[in-house]
Amino acid sequence: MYVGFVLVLWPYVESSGPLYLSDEPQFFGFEDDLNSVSSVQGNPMVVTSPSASESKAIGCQNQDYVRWNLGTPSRTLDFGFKIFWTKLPKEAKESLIVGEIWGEDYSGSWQDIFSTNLFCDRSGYRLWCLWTGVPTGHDRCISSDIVSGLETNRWYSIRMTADLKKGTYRVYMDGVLLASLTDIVVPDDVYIDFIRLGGGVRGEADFITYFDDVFISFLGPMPPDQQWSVQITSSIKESTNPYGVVNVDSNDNLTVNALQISGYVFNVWIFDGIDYSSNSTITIPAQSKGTQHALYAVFTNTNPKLISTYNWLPFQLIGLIIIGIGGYLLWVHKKQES
Ligand SMILES: [Ca+2]
Repeated sequence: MYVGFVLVLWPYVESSGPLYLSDEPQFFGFEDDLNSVSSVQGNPMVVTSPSASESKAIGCQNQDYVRWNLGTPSRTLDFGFKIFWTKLPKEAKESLIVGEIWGEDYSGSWQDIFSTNLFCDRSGYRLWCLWTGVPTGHDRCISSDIVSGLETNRWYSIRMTADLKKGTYRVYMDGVLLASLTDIVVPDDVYIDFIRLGGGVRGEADFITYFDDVFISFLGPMPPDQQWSVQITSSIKESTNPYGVVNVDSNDNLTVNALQISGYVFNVWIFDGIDYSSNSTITIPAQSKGTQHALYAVFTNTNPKLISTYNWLPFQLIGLIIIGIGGYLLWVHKKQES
């Protein structure tokens, strides 16, 4: 009977295993609750308000976090998310980690590859810094004008890029490059193994931070000197012009077209994780040289099939059959006893 019960519930508690990166960004909006993450710590809450898009987001309080484990460790990562702070560090030694990219060495020890952290120093002065602990500690702080202008109770888009081959780490907010760590010599045997959001809070016990619209992919190849690059992908392959990685001279704009595809309608462009435009033709203004960007075209199927809604049905039926057989055997057994 117990086996039957577990099988009936199984489709509801299924959570994803490791994440396999590809050039196409994978999006996680928490609409399927926490099934898209590899593991959680504490009690991250799935909430309907605030949400950055669609119906749900997650909230992490204090040491709660969500984590995605990479099925194949990577030397590059393009990681974006929307963040909503309800409280920022404001007293000496309070801190709040914004996003973290970790490796694991051969002994299972965590390697702090790249994190970005908001904190107050001993005098209560708020800083927002990038940090790597590999091979030795390096940090770079974001300009104090930006830090002092941060607001609570609104959404920001954050993007963190890591290229361990070039030793380059960057943080963007709402499409603007905030700060970089460059020319870090990363040993060849260091790889990104997992990513975390939430957690890492020190201070009072009421830091609640919400996250939504997480995207994760490989980072495209570095552009040549004096150029910027954008990796153009789409929910339907080859449906934009141009498609793939495009390098652009540092002073030049780039115009991109979403094509008309039978059975689909163009929905929106997402640039570095931000909903950019619903016009099918857009022009991206010149970006800082040496920076790598991600542009994703979302198409919607005009004739959606509802198959996925019923994916759980076979498992449910197997569970019911096993319950039925178990009940029958129990009945036969009782009948023989009596
Ligand atoms: Ca969402």
